[in-house]
Amino acid sequence: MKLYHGISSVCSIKVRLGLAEIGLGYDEEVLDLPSGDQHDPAYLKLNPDGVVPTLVDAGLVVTESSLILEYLDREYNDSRLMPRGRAAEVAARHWLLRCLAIHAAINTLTFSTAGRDNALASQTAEQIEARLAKMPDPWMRMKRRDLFEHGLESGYVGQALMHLSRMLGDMQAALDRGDWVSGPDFGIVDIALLSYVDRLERLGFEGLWAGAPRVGDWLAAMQARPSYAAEVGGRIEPKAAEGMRAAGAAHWPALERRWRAMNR
Ligand SMILES: N[C@@H](CCC(=O)N[C@@H](CS)C(=O)NCC(=O)O)C(=O)O
Repeated sequence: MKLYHGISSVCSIKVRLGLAEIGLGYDEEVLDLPSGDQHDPAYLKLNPDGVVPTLVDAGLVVTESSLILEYLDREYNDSRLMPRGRAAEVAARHWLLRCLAIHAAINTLTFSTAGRDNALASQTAEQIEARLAKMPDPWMRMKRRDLFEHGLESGYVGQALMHLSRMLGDMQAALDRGDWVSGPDFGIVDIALLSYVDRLERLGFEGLWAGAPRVGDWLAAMQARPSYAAEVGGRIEPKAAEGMRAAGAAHWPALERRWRAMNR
């Protein structure tokens, strides 16, 4: 099987982590997202939204990171990552569906802070516009333009914080009941959520879970797993990681003010 992915893309990390947890080897094609590899016409034939990841397995093209995780677990792992029991399975699938909104929130916080700073520092307004024009999805294009124009003042940021507040609260509640968000056993929901929470930490936004301490414990447990070292820590260049943290952390005071106002 072949995975088309980006090294530090949260959706790609989610799938790489799943592959490592199941113990599956894979061929890869690494796309450089800031350079726009995802808009290459050949890639758009596989993934018309121009996003990563895409898995091609014996001729079958699978997109959407949560769907890819479920596919891998079902096809190659006897669904061992899916919690057992009617209620637990419904809850797990609900988390997988929520990942669409959670990813949108993470994308908002990334591109209203570090991603925006990076684009404004390295590209002219014309270059930024030319890249935006290549985004196939008009909604994603409109949102990205708004984030670049308004940064943390964008209306999308309020929506993102609302989703993250609910996510962190629900994670804390699940972790109060057991060691993993998936339930008593490690599972697909833990894999699905790791990259999003990890990205917030990589941006220096760990203050977001100051009121949900079980989330911090869970993140540390996830980061201690060999899959994390193999597919996340060991693959992201330390210089890129430092750059993201410094760029994000500079926005934390402003973000924290909005967060506190919302959670008062
Ligand atoms: N819901 C999709 C989201 C895919 C997505 O937006 N991926 C991002 C990276 S995490 C991407 O490829 N962005 C490209 C771009 O912004 O141009 C999934 O979970 O697979």
